[in-house]
Amino acid sequence: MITLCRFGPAWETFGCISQFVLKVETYLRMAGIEFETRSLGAGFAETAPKGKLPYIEHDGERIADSGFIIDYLKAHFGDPLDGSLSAVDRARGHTIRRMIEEHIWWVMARERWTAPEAPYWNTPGLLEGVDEATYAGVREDNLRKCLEHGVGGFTEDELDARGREDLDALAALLGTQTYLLGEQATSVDATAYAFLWQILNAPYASRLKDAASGHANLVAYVARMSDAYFADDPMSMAREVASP
Ligand SMILES: N[C@@H](CCC(=O)N[C@@H](CS)C(=O)NCC(=O)O)C(=O)O
Repeated sequence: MITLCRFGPAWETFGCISQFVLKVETYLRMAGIEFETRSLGAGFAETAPKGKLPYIEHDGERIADSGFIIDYLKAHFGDPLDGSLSAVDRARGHTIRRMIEEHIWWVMARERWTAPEAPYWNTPGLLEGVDEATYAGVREDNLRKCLEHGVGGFTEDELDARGREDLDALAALLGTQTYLLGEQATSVDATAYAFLWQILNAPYASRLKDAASGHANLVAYVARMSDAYFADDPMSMAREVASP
């Protein structure tokens, strides 16, 4: 059995606040691999091999980083989603994935840490055991990371423009197709779905959400993926197991 280690449920409808956790969960569901979830909350760094979530446990091993996790799952359970992709489609998927994970993620991070609603702090239970001073330190550290990346220095309009460019590109690439690479779902859809779902369901004012909501095909794509893969136990509450 695969155990997917996550932060845990939050914001009423989120199984986890992490886009990368939702990516792996989506992949597991798409590939039909049985899994359970374990919510680690704010203490995740004690066991996370790379200091971040997600990681999985399988056969006594811990594998961290969503990309390495999917490589591991493909090696152990086969590659039903990407196995027959052409080299060009593989490259297209890779490029889309990198744009989402290495750019849209930062736009989201900046929005989440600067949103007036302070969604991480003002959600009961999410940061259990974390005091206000510790939260302020973590926030400051994340704002510094945003500055080092570059998004931290953008004006709100510049941030909005950067996010819109990516979403416009995604919407154009999807077009009228069912999935990002055509009529078959592939692993890049796990990334795209995870990020778009979280953008569209953001429980804080978000210009990225406004931009995504303006693309009817992206909204329909997320709804289609939700129906196909998340109709059962959408927050994976029935799959949750306690820490050993
Ligand atoms: N490249 C990693 C990124 C994972 C990542 O950034 N996780 C974030 C949550 S979305 C995290 O654990 N942040 C906690 C921290 O940096 O302290 C992956 O693909 O899994």
